[in-house]
Amino acid sequence: MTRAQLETDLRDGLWSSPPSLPPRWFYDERGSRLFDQITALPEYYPTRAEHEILQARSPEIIAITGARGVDELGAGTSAKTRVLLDALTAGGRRAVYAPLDISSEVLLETAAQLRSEYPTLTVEPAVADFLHLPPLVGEPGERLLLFLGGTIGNFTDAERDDFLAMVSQALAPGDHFLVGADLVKDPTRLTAAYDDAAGVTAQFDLNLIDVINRTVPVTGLHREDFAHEAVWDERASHIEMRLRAVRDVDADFTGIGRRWRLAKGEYLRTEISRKFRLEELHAELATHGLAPDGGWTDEAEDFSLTLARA
Ligand code: AVJ
Repeated sequence: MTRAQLETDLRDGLWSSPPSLPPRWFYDERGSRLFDQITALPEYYPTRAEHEILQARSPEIIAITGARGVDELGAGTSAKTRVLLDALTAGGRRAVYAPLDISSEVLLETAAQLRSEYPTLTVEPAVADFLHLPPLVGEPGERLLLFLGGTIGNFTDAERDDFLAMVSQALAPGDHFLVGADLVKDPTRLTAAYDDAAGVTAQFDLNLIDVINRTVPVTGLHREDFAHEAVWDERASHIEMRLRAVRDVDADFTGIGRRWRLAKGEYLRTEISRKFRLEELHAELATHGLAPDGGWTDEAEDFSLTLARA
């Protein structure tokens, strides 16, 4: 992720109302480590819930899809994907797995590990963001595209629509798309999941200020000037993470020649995390020619996996 890309996002986001930045800038090395810590927090249920579903359903998912080529968007360390890779390669079956991520370091490490763990798996890592899919691995009709973890919730409605159009374009008839989505639930649990007692999510959110300072030339932007917040927006059906200014901020972005002011009490929106009702999500998928072909939740019905056929 380069200075020029961040400067574009800063230019597009900081002077809009409310000021906001896309969540991809969270995930430098420290941010990725903090996110891994988040997934183990008592309040953060999505990762455990999704793992529970994958544990129970992976053989079924592989059977329904007949997949031999699997692409995973935002694969990270592929931790949760291993259950699925077990089912994919069961009985010494040959298959291809392409983890896609924006962070090439993590990708290459993961790929090396997977190759030694799964001798019948061909691993083809590729650097890709959510807006550009490389050609998918496998033969048409035998391909499975994974988008796990609930990251589809980070898109605005318009972005999600564009994203699903791209997915639908990339898939041939008989290919499948498996998407993890977090579900609407008690707001108290939702806000706790994004503002944990140990303060790990606050560190994750504030790390964004460090990433900006390291990536672009700027003066007057200090992490001590911000406080993390998580707010549930019922109407939008999303959690918003915000960095609220605890004193006046006056930052000079010398690289783009602009000054950014945020008065004490105003905030920067750093992430939205949409929580779905399954009917809505299925309807959206259908709009893009992706017909739900299987759907599961964990026992507590906190999180969902939907398998859609192109
Ligand atoms: C990785 C996008 C699924 O939205 O729940 C976790 C990111 N942000 N805690 C989410 C996140 C704060 C996470 N996703």
